[in-house]
Formats: sequence, C-alpha cells, structure tokens
Amino acid sequence: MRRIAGTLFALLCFGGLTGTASGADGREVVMRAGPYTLGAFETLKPKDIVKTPTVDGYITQMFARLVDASGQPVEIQKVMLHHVVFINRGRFAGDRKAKCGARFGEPFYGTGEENQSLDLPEGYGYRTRPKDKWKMQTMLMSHSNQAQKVYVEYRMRITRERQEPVTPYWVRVTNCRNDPSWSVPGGGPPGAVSLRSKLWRVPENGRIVAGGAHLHGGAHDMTIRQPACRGRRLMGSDPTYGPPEHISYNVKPVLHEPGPVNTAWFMSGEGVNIRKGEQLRITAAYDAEKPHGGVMGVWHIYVAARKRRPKSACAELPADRVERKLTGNVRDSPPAVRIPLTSLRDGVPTTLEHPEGRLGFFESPLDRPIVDVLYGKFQQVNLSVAAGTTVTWKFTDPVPHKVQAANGPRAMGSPTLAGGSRYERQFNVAGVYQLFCYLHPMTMHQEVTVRPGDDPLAEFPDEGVDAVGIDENDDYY
Ligand SMILES: [Cu+2]
Repeated sequence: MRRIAGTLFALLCFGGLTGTASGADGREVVMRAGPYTLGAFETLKPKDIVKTPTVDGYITQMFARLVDASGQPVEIQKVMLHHVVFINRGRFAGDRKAKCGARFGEPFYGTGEENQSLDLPEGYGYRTRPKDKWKMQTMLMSHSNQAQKVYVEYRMRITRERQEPVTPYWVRVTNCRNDPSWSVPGGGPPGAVSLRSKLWRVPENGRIVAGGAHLHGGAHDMTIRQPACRGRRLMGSDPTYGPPEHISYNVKPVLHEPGPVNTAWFMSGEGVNIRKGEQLRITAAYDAEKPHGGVMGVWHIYVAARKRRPKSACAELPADRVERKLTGNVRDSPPAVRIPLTSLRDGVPTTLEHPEGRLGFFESPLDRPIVDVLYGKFQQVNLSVAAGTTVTWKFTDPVPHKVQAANGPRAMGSPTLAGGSRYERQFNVAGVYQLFCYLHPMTMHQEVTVRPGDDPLAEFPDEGVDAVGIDENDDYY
C-alpha cells in the first residue's frame, strides 16, 4: 500500500517538476503555509493569505502537498489534502471578466486527491509579481485519533526570463452558484451515466495550452467540446482510480467516496485555438448507477492570448497535444464503493455494522418523524419508516452538525446546520440508509430503514437528477 502511494507521489511530484517543461533554467521555490493543527478525525477548511515568491517572473510549474514540521510528506492515514486552491488577489482585484460576481481574485492552481501539478508547455508561464497577494483555500481531513500538525507545502518552478503569459480560467459545470458541488442520486440501470454540462462563452481570442479537471469519486470523464464544429472534442481529462488496496479505500473512517488518484493533464505548445464569444460545451460525466454525494466538475484551463481572431473556428487540432494519464496499477473506471460507518472501540476505529439505539417505528408516510440533534447525538438513532415518509432533523445543538449518507440506495446530505435550523428529506426509495454527521464521524451515526410502501397503489417519485447539495466543498472556488 505504502509503496504504491509513494510511487505515485514520486512520479507526480518529482517527475513532474524535473520533467519536460521550461523548468531547466528556472529556479525551484518551496514555500509553506501553516501549521494547521487538526484534532482527532477533524476536518479543517482554512482560508488564509499565504506567502508569495515575491519574484518578478513566471511560474512554469507548481505542485502542493502536505508535509510535517520536518518537511516529510504526510500520509493519508494521518491527514488527507482533500483539495487546495491558490487564488491571486493582487493584480486583478475584481476586474476579471467571466468570473463569478461574488468571487474575488483569480484562482490559478488547484489540486486535491488527484495530485494534479500545474505544468505549462515550454515557453509559457503564469505571471507573478512582487506585490501579488495570494489566498489559499484548502480542506484537510484527519484520519487519525491523535492531534496532527501539518503544513501545505507548495513548490514552484519560477523563471525571470520572459515567457508567453497564460490566463487561468476555472470553469465549473455548476456555473456561479456558491456551492460548486451537486449529488448524483444513483439508482440508474447498469452503466447509466449522469451528464452535467454548461456552455462556456470564451472571453478572449487565444489558445488553450494546458488544462486538467478536478473531479470526485464516481467520475467517468470531463470534456470540452465545440458545438460550432459538429461538437468535436477539443480536450478531455480522464480520471484514474487507485487499486482496491490503495490507502484511500482503506483508511478509517472513510469520510467520503475516494476521488481519482489522477486526472489527465492536457498540454499543447501550439495550443487549441479558441475565439472570443464562441461557446464551448463543458461536460462532467458521472456514473449514475450508484449514489455519489457532493461531486464536482471544474476545468482548470490555461489560455495564452492572441491578438487576432483565429480565421477558422474548426482548424485542425494541434498535432503536439497530449492528455497525460497515469498508468500502471490504476483503474480507468470509477469503482463501486460502499462506505461503512465507523466508530471507536477501545480507541481503535472499527467498522460499525449497525448503530446502537432504540428503534422508532413509524407506520405511515403521514407520520413525520422529527430527529433532534442535540448534545452531539442524533436523539433517535434507528428509524423504520414507510416509503414516502419525510424525516426532519432539527439541529438544536449550538455546535454545527450535518447529516449525510455513508451508504444507501440514494445520495443525501444536509448543509452544516446549528441553533435550531431544520433539514427535511423525503425517503421515497426503499432500503437501508446509513447516515452520519460528517463533522463527528466517529460518534454520530443513524440508520433509516425505508420499507416499501404498504399501499401498492401509492407511487412516490424517485429522486430527481439533482439531489440536495452538500456544502463540504463550498470553498473549492
Ligand atoms: Cu456533528
């Protein structure tokens, strides 16, 4: 297990940084943000202003990871870097077009479980200036029952030599709403795929020279297509998944469906021509057979400007384009994953078959059970309800909690709530739903058994394509 993770890391980090691009004459700069101290099984979402290289030059490569005080990489068994985004708030204070109105600054590098490194083709760079101000948004998840102190280390290859500047675009299939995630409810026939796409109006004449996708577990791929040219595929970013023995499937507790260990990185020195005002179709494809809570689809696209508008929209695609994929001991399709509940038994994280507690039996869908969330507990742990029943959670605790499905026939999840806020969910599909509080995964469990409807004539609609969002990723940008 360890060896696999190590090999992946070496390939992506050191291989990436010493590899092909213009780096040879650049300088490697290593910086750190933190420390961040996580309590047992705690999730932290720091949003901090971080140090910048204060160089007048160009970043040609970048990679971020978690390290400990001595600079050693931190393994997922201790803390996972669920995602991190670096946002330049210096030069662009609010004047970037084609950005989400309320969002401020320019995200220029992001990664997560996919270990994506920013890697620009030779001759291109992301401009950095001494007075730039960077904000870093990240999500760190502890898998340890002891406090952990970690740093986010970011390595950059920087050159002072003039490079062709690139502008990064973060294009999300969810447009500009606050929460970039959504849920695929599941329940589709074998092989069913759920597509989510949007048209992106290209803001400038230019060439896409690099890009990659941020995707979560369950993703099949993410593409950019050109409707004006018979919908041809301009580029794609295929995810690859770790083997069953990969650590992200074996940590305790598994807090979410493990994401890809890599997403393909697109590069072309020549670049894919795009024209101002043209609409491109951005699509994320997810498996629709199993439920996938809180998924995302974000393209990180790097565009080199071009003064004149390319004459033909449908010119041949550049011959030098590559979609660099991880190969070896990996899986190309999203594996079916069942996430168990986990609790501490004598200090050891242990799989919990069923949460312990009195069973509340509710006869008819007209019963509307209310679960009080108080004193760090679901006051009703086990429920048996008829299909069509609406369950309400009342988050009485002053401490925030959130309820979401670990496993079950359909995805579900509430936002983080406290102080008396309520969350409602109608259960229309029969089966066993094992739920937990995402913020207190070892102590707050619940099981809702949904019985098939007693009235064979009653029909309840299956959940729509868009189940409720989960706000765990609202800081991805
Ligand atoms: Cu909680």
